[in-house]
Amino acid sequence: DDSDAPERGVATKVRPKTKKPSMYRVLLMNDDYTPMEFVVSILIGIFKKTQEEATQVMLQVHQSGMGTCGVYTFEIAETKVTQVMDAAKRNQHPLQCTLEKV
Ligand code: NFA
Repeated sequence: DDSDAPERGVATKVRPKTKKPSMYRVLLMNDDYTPMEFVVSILIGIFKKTQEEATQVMLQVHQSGMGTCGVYTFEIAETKVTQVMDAAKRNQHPLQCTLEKV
């Protein structure tokens, strides 16, 4: 049969119409009560930082008032914010975490 014959007269050109996803910064806010070790544990457990990176970010937040935990697509950023807020609430710490479009 001709099932593997080349098709004729139906030439099409596909233009890859893709968009890069918007990126979102996840921010951690300083407060006077959340223990430094808790913040470091959050940065290691949720944001996959090393002990050294986590300590640097925590100190940046502590000294300047806020700091970036990472930049992610919306769904991932939102999930991480929820995970931080849940962990803070469970442990009765006032730690705040938000997201902003880059
Ligand atoms: N400022 C907090 C303290 O001195 C530590 C902290 C760092 C809290 C980063 C929140 C974010 N215990």
